[in-house]
Amino acid sequence: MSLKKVLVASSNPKKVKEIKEILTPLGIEVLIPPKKVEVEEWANTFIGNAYLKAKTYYEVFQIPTLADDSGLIVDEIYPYPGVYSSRFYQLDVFGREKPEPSEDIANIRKLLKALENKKNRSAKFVSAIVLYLDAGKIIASEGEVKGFITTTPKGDKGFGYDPIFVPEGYNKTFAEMEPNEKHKISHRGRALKNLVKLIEKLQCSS
Ligand code: ITT
Repeated sequence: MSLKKVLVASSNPKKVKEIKEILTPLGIEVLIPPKKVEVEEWANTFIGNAYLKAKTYYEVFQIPTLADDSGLIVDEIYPYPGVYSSRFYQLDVFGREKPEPSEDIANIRKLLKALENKKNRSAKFVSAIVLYLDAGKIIASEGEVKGFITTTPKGDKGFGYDPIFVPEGYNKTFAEMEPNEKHKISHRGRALKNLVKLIEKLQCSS
């Protein structure tokens, strides 16, 4: 099996940018879908939703397709934001927020309110990756990074909850790190590097 190009099944440009930055140096070209495809992410696990995204895009474009389903797990309010991370602000639980000035900022505002006066601020980011090669032929990989939630946002790089997440062993948020510094230790960096190892193993055995 030889794999040089993958389509990325995502409509989040910041996530796509990260996947590109991680995979390009590893020799895999990332293709952007020419149009958005609606996917119903009904699974209650990251890997289940990654499978649904990869399969749906594969069925439209018929080329090897990679999807990332990811989110932030916060121990004090488990299972939130979890698999609901991208639309946490809209959920009734902990009170709805308006998506202003952006969805990311509304999610952060809501999480900081939910953790107000809470001592336990431990959290982890999880990324589940599914590479859909052909009907019934998939490779899956997961990565995580542990850390804690700050009390105020810091930094303007990255996306999502990056301004309030400090990884274990560091004293700055993901949003204060250069992209490559984040990718070295991030859930997505770890999951994608592991995926490439699995692809190489398959290439050796075929
Ligand atoms: P696609 O499904 O189209 O890929 P999405 O953003 O909706 O885009 P997910 O359903 O996987 O993707 O939700 C992931 C959410 O988790 C994302 O919107 C962020 O809020 C959060 N998240 C995931 N990875 C993150 C990271 O590296 N930094 C900050 N937040 C992250």
